[in-house]
Amino acid sequence: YNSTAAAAEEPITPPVTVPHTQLLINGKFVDAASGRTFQTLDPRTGELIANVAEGDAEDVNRAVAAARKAFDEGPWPRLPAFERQKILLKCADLVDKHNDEIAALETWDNGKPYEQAAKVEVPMFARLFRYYAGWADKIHGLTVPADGPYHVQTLHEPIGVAGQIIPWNFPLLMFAWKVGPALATGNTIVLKTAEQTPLSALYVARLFHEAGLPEGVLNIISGFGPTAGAALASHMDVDKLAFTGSTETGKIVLELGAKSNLKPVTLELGGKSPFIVCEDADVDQAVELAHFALFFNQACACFCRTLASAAALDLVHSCTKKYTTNLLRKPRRVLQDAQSAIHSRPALNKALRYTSNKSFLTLTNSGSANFLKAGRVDSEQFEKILKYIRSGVECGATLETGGERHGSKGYYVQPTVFSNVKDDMLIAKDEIFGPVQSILKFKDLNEVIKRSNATRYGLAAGVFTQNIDTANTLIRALRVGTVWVNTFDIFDAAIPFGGYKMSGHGREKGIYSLSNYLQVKAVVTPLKNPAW
Ligand code: TXE
Repeated sequence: YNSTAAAAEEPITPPVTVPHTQLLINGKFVDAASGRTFQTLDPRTGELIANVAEGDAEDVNRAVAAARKAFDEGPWPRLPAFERQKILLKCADLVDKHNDEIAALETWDNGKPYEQAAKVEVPMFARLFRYYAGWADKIHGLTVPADGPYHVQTLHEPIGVAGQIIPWNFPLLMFAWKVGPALATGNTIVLKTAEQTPLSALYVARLFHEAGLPEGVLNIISGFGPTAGAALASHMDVDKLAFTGSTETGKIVLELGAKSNLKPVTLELGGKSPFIVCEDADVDQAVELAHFALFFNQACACFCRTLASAAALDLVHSCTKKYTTNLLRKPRRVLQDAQSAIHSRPALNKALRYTSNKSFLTLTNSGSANFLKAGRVDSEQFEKILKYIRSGVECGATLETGGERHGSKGYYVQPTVFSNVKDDMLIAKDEIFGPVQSILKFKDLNEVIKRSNATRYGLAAGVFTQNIDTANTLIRALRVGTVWVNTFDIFDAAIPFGGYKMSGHGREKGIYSLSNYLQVKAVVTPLKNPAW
């Protein structure tokens, strides 16, 4: 491990300089009206990355006014659809061109592995914009065969000014899921980024202007939820709101939308997704996927409830234990290096030299899964996860592995697995936005259906079985927005995503996302000569 030691001791150099820290209003970067700024911190070290303009209600007013003008008077909603399509394609091309800078910025601000940002998330961002560009010139109404001598048609029109509020876990992808369909359908936008991760949105929005997006069409406000976010949700001139975040905040923004101008609101909220391993499942594959599904960077669909059939339970336990304890047993040096690699390309290359790709990725992914951004809110979240772990132990669940903070710096928690978990324990009921897996036993299909559905959430489910009848029964019975069968976390641009119950309203991605941003106008004209 000589070269390893050298790599670990090397200072970590910031990957890029921060190009934009101001608000983007009407095509220009400007300071907040109050002149205030807030700090965005490096989650790995807690050190300052940059001071960012702190938008509040007054800045939201300025941004909404710009978006209103761009919608009411500007070219964007009136452009031939083909022209909008060309601009969206150019946006995707510019994102591809700047892939590495964007990935580095995202990594630095969010704490996720560089590889994950550079090879998966930024390319997926470009892919999403190409997908939506493809829709831009295929949106049209219908001719309706009504009773009587009338010509009836529907026009599909943009809804107007869209307010969008996004979280910190996937800053770029949440931007693409919301901005993509809104632009393709001819709307204008005010987007509020999460206070933990303001940087990448400013960078790509600048690229979008280079691509030809007219001023005022896409405005970006950095700032906090109760000030900037609430001002956007309650604004009388915002015609539609889209939100991703916690269920609690989802309730607040829905109420603000209703109490102001009754704007329609789409919500993508929390989950407590069941991962069902039937007795005939390929347990090795199921456990590997369950491991990845949970210990991957915090995703709202994370599978923290593994329901294993009694017949498969022992195997699930032993495989799970093998995966997670392997992680913890790795030499500390390798883990440290993998963590350094999250932020620095030289360290990444060095780490790759002496760890197999797979163990490297597992290490960095597990690291980042627990990586909550330093700061007020996030040290709170870190403590919240540790509190859930303590409650699991106190309630009598068996701690199989993990259970503690990892290291003394940053906000890492060890990958943690509990067995002998009961449905009424908090760790089985609440969404834990951290690497805590609960393994529960079930007897038969009816029981697992009831227990899987006995939650206020309904975001996603994983089903592992080789039996097509079992699969078909579960697919239909589970009250969730997505069922992955013998796979997980497939997030294609064309696949709709959203929740049942308190996991949200509406769908993002795919054809279904377009209707969030469209009004349907019925047009009736009399036919003078009905015989023809
Ligand atoms: O979410 P918030 P947080 C869940 C997850 C996590 C918990 C808290 O369980 O532990 O939420 O995370 C803005 N009016 N998810 O605190 O507060 C805020 O500024 C208007 C699941 O980050 O919901 C940010 O931009 N806006 C989830 C956004 O809402 C407000 C992803 C999300 O913040 C606001 C993230 C207000 N009063 C967290 N208060 C998923 N579904 O993927 C806050 N905001």
